[in-house]
Amino acid sequence: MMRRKSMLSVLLTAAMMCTLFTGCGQDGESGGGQAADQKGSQASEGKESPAAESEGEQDSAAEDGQDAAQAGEDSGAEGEAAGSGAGEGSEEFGRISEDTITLSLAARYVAGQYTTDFASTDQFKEYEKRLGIRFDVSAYDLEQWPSKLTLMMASDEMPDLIAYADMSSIDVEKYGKDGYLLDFSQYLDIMPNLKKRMEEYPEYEATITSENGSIYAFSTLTASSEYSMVRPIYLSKKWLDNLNLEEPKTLEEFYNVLKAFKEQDANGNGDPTDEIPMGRADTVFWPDMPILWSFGIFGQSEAYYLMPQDDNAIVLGDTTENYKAYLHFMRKLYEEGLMNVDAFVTTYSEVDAKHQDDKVGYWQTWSSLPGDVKDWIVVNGFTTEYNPVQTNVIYNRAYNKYHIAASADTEYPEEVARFVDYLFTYEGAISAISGYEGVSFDLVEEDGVQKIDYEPYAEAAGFDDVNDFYAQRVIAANVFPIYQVDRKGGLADVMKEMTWEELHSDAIYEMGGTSLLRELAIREEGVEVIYVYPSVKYTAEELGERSTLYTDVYNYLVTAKVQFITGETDIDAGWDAYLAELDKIGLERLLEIEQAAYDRYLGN
Ligand SMILES: [Ca+2]
Repeated sequence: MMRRKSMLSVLLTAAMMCTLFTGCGQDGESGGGQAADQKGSQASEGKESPAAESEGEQDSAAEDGQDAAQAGEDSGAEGEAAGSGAGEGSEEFGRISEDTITLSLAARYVAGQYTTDFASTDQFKEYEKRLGIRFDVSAYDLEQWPSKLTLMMASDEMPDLIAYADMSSIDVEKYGKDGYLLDFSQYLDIMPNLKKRMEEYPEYEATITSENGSIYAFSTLTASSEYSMVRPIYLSKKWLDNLNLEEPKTLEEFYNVLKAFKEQDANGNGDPTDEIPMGRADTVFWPDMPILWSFGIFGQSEAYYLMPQDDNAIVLGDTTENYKAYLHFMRKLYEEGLMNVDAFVTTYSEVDAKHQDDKVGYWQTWSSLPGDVKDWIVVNGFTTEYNPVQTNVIYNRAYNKYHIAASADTEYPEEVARFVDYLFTYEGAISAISGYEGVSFDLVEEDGVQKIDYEPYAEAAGFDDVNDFYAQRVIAANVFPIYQVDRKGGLADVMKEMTWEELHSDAIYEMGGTSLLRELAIREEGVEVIYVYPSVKYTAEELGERSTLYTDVYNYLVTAKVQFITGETDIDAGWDAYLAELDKIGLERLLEIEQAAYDRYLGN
């Protein structure tokens, strides 16, 4: 039976799991996603990661786009973008260069409402004024970026700095060891803020440090609340209320809820047949996750669940009896029409459109929730005999997508190192999400919360729309938010001090939106929070060998899962053949590699 590994399954107290509301978009993996619905967030990216490398390194362009668009909607105007004020200022930080120097910068951007003229933003102007750093920028959209990145390396024409670079740990190791990337570990003595963060968050040090001790690139560090990293899965409270049903806590209750959704007129439009109880789409596996966690498998990807046991031995969750029971449950939902019949072939947009139309009861969306926020709840895993605790699986504070790196050939290694260090100050962190107080915004207090007000500055700059002002003039979206913090006095900060009961106020619903729903879910009594599998590092040899093995195993796992759930393969009759096939394509060797990397990670 699977046992939770104590080190990874940290049970956080309610007080610790606060929130983030402040926009720090979490973008975990993609600068654009996580915080999609957070107010003021930068486009978050998300640690989403379906397919790609082990815990979620993927982050498709499409998803990025969605996230970005969403984030944009609530960006500046709502003013919850992290903002600053106090804190370690550049006065204490000091100028990086007495005479202003120019660094070349190549960055990825999400096409859409944000400006690509980074130099015209308050953020970049202030960097020049305060730090003495000017950037000569080349910006590439999501589609151009991967080939551009490869080309920069291949032609040995890397700029001083790259940002929002979306590199996997495998890219970083490869480019780093091939000598293209600056090794920041040589400059730690002039990076006191980074050092402080690594002491506070040892998992961050472990994540950015290569197995040879180098630091070639920086991933996003979330020092703000935990729960915001969770991708929220929504269940319609309105439908529950319409049918006089309680919020489900056990998996059996959840099943009964879906069944009632299907059989009755849950949305109340007079037609008892137009409800889709559970929505799912091809590769949009998120609605599966709370169900998976209910069986004690703690992943955040479509397949390939690495699970350290109490003795640190790695087991692949997808080969366990728990997983088999999970497949049976999913099969039952599919067979009984409790999820859409095209769950494995339709697109996110199709299902989301139905959700917007109040036809889907359980779904993960990036769009605004239909109806009122109070019509929805965010679910945790449900309890079963396999996992008697309601569990929610969250990302580590250290994400496994790497966004900032520098050229090994830069003329200004120390200045580059100091600039990166600035981003790990409070002021630097806020600058990348919200700009600077007194330059782009004022802080105003409302209901005990310090909110960001861009309005006077937008007006002065001739913008009618505050969102446009934020996107065009305040910040270069996603480029430098590598350290994400709760803004002091902001909503997330204030909510940390509130009890679960106090959170249920109209004012907080109004300000918190879907972020509040996550907070309420995760802070509920008895809910346990578990971190996803960490971003481990592989040696060059392991990398070479792992690449094909991983792809083969991953693809087979996904294919087999769909076949089991849709009934193309019988779960019990096909199970042994499934395990045998995994053996045949090299699972054992793959797990040896994972074990070695994990053991090194623990040793860090
Ligand atoms: Ca109906």
